[in-house]
Amino acid sequence: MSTNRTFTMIKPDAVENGHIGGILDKITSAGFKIVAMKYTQLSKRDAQEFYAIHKERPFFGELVEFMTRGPIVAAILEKDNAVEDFRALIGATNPADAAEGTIRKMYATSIGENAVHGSDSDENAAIEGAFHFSGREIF
Ligand code: RTP
Ligand code: MG
Repeated sequence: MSTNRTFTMIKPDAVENGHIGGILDKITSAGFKIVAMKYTQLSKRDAQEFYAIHKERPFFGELVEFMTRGPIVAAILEKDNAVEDFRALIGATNPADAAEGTIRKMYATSIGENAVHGSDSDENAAIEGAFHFSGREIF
């Protein structure tokens, strides 16, 4: 994956609350092009592997439970400076700290149930995109 891409998930809370359309509108209105997308559900093993970096953190069990409790939308997004610009669009991890107009400010309910994921580096964007999509599913 080239460095002008990032990876996102619309998390189970936002799907349950009916925000898929609103979040995709924010994403495309901000200039991101969707180059891969699927509606899917993570298994426990998927979530443990995806969030392995957090496995020693106290919230890990809760995070895996949350991320597997319902379907998600996974997508690869393309834009200049994609990783950094997408992190700015989603806002701080805790919606209480997120700037006005950010996706988490608008749609997240708590630090744990915070509506969206965004890759934190070009390297992780490539790893996370490849975790969810084969080459034939990326356009
Ligand atoms: P993400 O990876 O999902 O884009 O979120 P992030 O970079 O803003 O935050 P990160 O530190 O990577 O944490 C990953 C996810 O774990 C949950 N979390 N819960 N209960 C808590 O204190 C807590 N802290 C983090 C959130 O779902 C967070 O997005
Ligand atoms: Mg993170």
